[in-house]
Amino acid sequence: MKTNYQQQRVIVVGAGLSGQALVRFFVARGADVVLSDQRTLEQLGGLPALTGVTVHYDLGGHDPDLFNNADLIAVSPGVPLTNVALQQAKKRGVPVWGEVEIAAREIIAPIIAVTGTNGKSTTTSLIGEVMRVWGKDAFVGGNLGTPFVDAALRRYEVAVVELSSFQLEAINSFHPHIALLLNLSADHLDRYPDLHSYYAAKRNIFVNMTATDLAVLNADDPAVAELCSDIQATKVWFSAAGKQVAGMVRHGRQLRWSWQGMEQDFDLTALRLSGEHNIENAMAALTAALLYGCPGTLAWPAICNFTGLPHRMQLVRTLAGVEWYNDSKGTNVGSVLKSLAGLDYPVTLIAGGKDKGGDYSPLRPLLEEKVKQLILIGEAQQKMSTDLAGCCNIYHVDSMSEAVATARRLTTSGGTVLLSPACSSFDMFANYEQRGAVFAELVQALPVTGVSR
Ligand code: UMA
Ligand code: ADP
Repeated sequence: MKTNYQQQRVIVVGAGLSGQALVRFFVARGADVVLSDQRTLEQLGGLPALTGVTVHYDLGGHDPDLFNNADLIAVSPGVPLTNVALQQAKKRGVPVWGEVEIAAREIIAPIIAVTGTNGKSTTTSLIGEVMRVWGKDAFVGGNLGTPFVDAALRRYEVAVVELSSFQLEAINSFHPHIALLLNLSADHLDRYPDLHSYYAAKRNIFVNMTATDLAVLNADDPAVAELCSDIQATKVWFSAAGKQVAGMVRHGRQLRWSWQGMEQDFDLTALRLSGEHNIENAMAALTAALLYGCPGTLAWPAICNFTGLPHRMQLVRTLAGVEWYNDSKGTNVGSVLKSLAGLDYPVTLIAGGKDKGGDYSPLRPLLEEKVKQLILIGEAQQKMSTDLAGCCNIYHVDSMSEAVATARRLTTSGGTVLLSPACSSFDMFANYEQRGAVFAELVQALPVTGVSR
């Protein structure tokens, strides 16, 4: 049943994409809405574009009086639940719900939800592609970019949603029909006290699922199996390493689907996405599509024809025998490892940005094998150079333009330049998209002259 927000005093916390979507949603439902952000009007660069919407503002901090007297507080994913104003209001009995919880209370379409440390956006987009080709009216969004609460604005046949650990923290009734957990590795340790707490937030995706729901799980990741050992949903596995599990198993260039007496083979050579990790993403997406009832003859070509999202191992340019890749979405150690694994020595790696509290030393073996020079940008430079000392030549620069110029000078024909930061972008850029766009623009602007071709 839909929640009645008529004349309720709702505080929306965070004036970013999610906050703006929440404001639109609550105002449409007749609530009295205050949009609160810790940033000042100046820091926000003006009021958000909420044309035709009546909303009050609480900027430059979170007013405890407002919070304590609200009927409901709706939080954006980037707002930690440890925030003092939130904690105090909660103690006084004010409900604090995340954006996903608010969306979940409204959406009646079946939900396919994707989480994991890496590969979420690609897998969500692949499932979205299947739905599009199949002719389903599907919402495709979440952490991917379009806030999930937008799915509540009208009826969809199915909702395919990417969920981050942040989004999974403040839920209580969210209940997907199919949930995917792709992999687990260290990330976001600036928000969580330890790895266990980060994994526990991910596990929330399964918390309301029952045996009639389906959990699509990576059989090759021991942390996934351990985290999911006692979930209620029926487990369907995928194994790119060829483990004999019920579900989707890779045998060389072939995928074999065996589930509840059904068997079907799929030819991997047709897949246009490159990289071993994308085989895992394709397997997970195909598993979800088949479980949802899509015929394999339709789902697999839809997956194979997808050419990838921007800022993920995107070839920007080949210049003087050097390939330049934009992997700005490589925002943690696990993703950089996957991106580097697909490249040959000598790589010039541009990395760094806002540190998320993790350890960079798991990069050492692959850096030693593949990387000739590491160019560091952003706040994390010192920590990275300490963790990675001696792996390869390390250079420190102050800007992306200096990083690109240095990479150009150091990389000779046959080499590869890779931007894969292992950090978030917020120290120097608005988001990873802007960081990737700036890099690509600088690379495109490099002159051809003076270089032997
Ligand atoms: N803010 C406060 N108080 C606080 C903390 C933050 O007011 O205590 C304010 C900030 O000043 C800022 C606003 O909150 O104005 C930002 O909110 P937000 O960080 O939730 O950003 P949104 O624009 O709403 O974007 C969010 C997701 N961002 C994060 O989770 C950090 C986007 O994921 C997502 O695409 C979008 O919702 C729509 O669903 C981005 C992301 O980086 C891509 N996600 C992380 C990741 O993928 O690693 C989890
Ligand atoms: P997410 O949405 O989880 O950040 P993306 O699909 O946007 O994941 O991919 C981001 C980066 O993560 C890619 O550029 C790649 O380096 C890495 N990656 C993608 N899929 C996987 C996977 N299945 N396992 C590990 N790393 C992956």
